[in-house]
Amino acid sequence: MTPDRPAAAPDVADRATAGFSRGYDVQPAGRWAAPGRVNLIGEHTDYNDGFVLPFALPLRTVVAAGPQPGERWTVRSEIADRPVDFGVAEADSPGRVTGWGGYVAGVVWALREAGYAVPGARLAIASDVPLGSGLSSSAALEAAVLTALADLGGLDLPAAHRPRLAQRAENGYVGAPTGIMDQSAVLRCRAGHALFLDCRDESVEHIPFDLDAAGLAILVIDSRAPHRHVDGEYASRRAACERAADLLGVPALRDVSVADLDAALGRLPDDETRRRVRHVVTENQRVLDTVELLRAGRVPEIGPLLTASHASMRDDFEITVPEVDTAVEAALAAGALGARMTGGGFGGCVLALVGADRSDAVATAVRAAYAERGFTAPTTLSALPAPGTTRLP
Ligand code: GAF
Repeated sequence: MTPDRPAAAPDVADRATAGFSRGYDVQPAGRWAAPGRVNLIGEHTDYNDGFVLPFALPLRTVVAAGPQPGERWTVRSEIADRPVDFGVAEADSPGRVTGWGGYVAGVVWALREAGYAVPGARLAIASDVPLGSGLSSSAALEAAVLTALADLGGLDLPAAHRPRLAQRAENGYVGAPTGIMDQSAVLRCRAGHALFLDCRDESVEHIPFDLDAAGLAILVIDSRAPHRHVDGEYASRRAACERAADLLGVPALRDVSVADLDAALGRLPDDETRRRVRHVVTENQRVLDTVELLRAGRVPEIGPLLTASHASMRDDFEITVPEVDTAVEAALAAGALGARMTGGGFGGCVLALVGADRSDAVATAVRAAYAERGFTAPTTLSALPAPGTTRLP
């Protein structure tokens, strides 16, 4: 993430092109760009068939691609010295290609499994989406590769099916049990809008989110917290939610409303499960309330909902860490209208809704609070809702 200035990635597409022509001695047939994302609100609701409200960031991953004879895929990345090269045998064995190349092989696997004839290809990747910061660098890579392969092969791949295929790559090939939010965000978001997604039927509404007109900004703060046990903790939260839905006799926690919550909690066996359920049920309602306020143009009023979401993640879902709690507290103390951790948790980023003229002061206050506690200095970025995945001219 670029420290303390608005995001700009003027050269990421050029880097992908240069990586391609240097690596393969020809020009690419095209370039495809997919953004990172932040989630405005609605955390750990996606795999509970609930609601989320992400928007795309101006930070992008670009894949330059061209054809390769046969069913063979060669991938170069600016973060790796050597290319990853695989054929059908590796693509058809989930987990066989590991590391960043696994996300590419996973997309080939998911497409082949769905019956598509995936064209052999050479690819070169460049990215401004920071890795491991919870801004969906993996979904951006999956989306850019999926779109590139679909275009190169002339595959008839309806836009609405693409998020599930990209998610399948991550769940089935890489082995991460994530929900549908990140792939939907990077593939379906529109500039100037947040994406209101119903994760049960995947219907979407593009909600205007004009921060400039409201005199506001979203400050994204990378907590720099080392990710500890993230995969195991994510899987255990998901399993707890699924167990609770079983105990309550509903298909998913989405089917418990705030009005039903007290009765539902009374039927659960232990305090931890009750708190997990309370987070999901109240978080779904907070997404709906946020959408109502945005539809009414009452943008500043979403602040308290963001802060309540953070408290729920901290106290009920227990997925925050001292660095993110510190960033949220310092941002609020410096005048942010609302602040919350965004993404899966245990580190990653915090977003703060601030008056446009308070952005620098809030960033400075967070840095000071970090220095006082001896944490690694955070980086910040001012985020405006950007477009989803596109083919570049
Ligand atoms: C991660 C996952 F990939 C998403 O599916 C979602 O569950 C999120 O954590 C939490 O809201 O980003």
